[in-house]
Amino acid sequence: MKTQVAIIGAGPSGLLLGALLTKAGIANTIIERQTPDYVLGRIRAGILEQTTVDLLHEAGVGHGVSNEGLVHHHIELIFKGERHPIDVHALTGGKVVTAYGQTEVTRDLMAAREASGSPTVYAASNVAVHDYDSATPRVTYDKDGQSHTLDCEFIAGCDGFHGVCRASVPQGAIKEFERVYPFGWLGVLSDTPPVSPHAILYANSERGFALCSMRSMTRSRYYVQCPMTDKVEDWSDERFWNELKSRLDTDTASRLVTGPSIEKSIAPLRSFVAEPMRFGRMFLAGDAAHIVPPTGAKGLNLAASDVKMLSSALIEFFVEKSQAGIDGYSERALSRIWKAERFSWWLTSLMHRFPDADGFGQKIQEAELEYLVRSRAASTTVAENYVGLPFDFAA
Ligand code: RFL
Ligand code: PHB
Repeated sequence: MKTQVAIIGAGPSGLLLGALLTKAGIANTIIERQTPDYVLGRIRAGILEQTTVDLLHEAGVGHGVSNEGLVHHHIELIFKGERHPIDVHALTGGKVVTAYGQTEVTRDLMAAREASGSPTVYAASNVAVHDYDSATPRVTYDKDGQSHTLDCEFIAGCDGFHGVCRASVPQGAIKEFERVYPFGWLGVLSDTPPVSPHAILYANSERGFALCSMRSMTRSRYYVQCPMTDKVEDWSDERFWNELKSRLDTDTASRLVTGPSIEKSIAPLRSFVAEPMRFGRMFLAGDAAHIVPPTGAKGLNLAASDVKMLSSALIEFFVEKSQAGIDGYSERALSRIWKAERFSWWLTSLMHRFPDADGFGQKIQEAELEYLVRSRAASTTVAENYVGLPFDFAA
């Protein structure tokens, strides 16, 4: 088998890259370890920057987000028992974010790919990448008891944090930067109306962080900070709702509609960046190269901005016969990534209870939160990062 670009991973990065390349007439095959149902069953991100929404339209899959996405003009911070809106729309000259789940983005991209006829191999095992330092890279994998080889011109490593592409790079050729946080997020999805349908709520409370988000007007997504030693089985629905209410202001807590959870999981919080993002004819994009803690809602959006840069670079290579895009990809992508890493790390530090925090640390958090909501300059830095820094902000 032969293709121009072999894409490893059918998460949002791989599917979106595939859609943009297919549209530009560049042959591509996606190789995915899991089944389609497994990929769609993962409940993850929910907030899209405008650049991500624009990219979905550019890829021809914008109908879902246009019809079902919920546009948000502001976010709210809760601390010391009170809600404080930050009007991101006004502070950024009219920019917004859209609530539309990663599950829905993936579903739309999968349907478009099937209609386009570009090949996707699901449930592939023993996926391995070879010879990406040469002009003739290869991907090998097993499927239904048979071994297969895919010859290609480029490999796109869109295979997430635990993928095979980054892991195949010799240690001396890659540098990794990491911070692991001493807590996780317990997330619950429920078919209940969101307590705050027009804004995501971020709460700093004595009992720890909490977040109120949504997937639609009838489906909510909530999170509470929890120790990483906790197990999902420790958390009955009742315990979760009580804990969430105890971290919100009394008005919001009294309006919260509870119901049975339809998904419940604990996610670790990590900051991670691998440099560079290009190794000969293999590129990394999305979670394969970097992880942010979800506090700033940047993970999926960063994956999309990598894909925008990588697809342009590959189109430039195949259509305009220019190397410039692929040569500049890693530096350009990393410049934007580090700014989102900074914002996610900072918001995580500001909003969570750290096990080793003392009274001083807590007072500093409160002082910073008060400053944030009272100073237009400080609110503006939150707003412009939350909606996503412009692409030309990067180097
Ligand atoms: P993904 O979505 O992890 O997709 C990678 C795909 O590659 C496949 N794969 C392989 N395929 C072939 N061979 C191999 N050897 C392979 N190894 C892996 C995997 O099965 C998978 O299908 O990465 P991608 O596409 O870069 O997309 C990135 C986003 O998924 C990610 O940034 C966000 O979901 C991060 N994230 C969140 N971001 C937010 O903005 N808000 C959130 O609330 C939020 N919650 C989360 C999250 C990430 C989580 N993970 C990764 C554990 C919650 C969780 C639990
Ligand atoms: C979500 O809806 O899952 C979500 C929203 C905002 C965040 C993180 C997660 O910052």
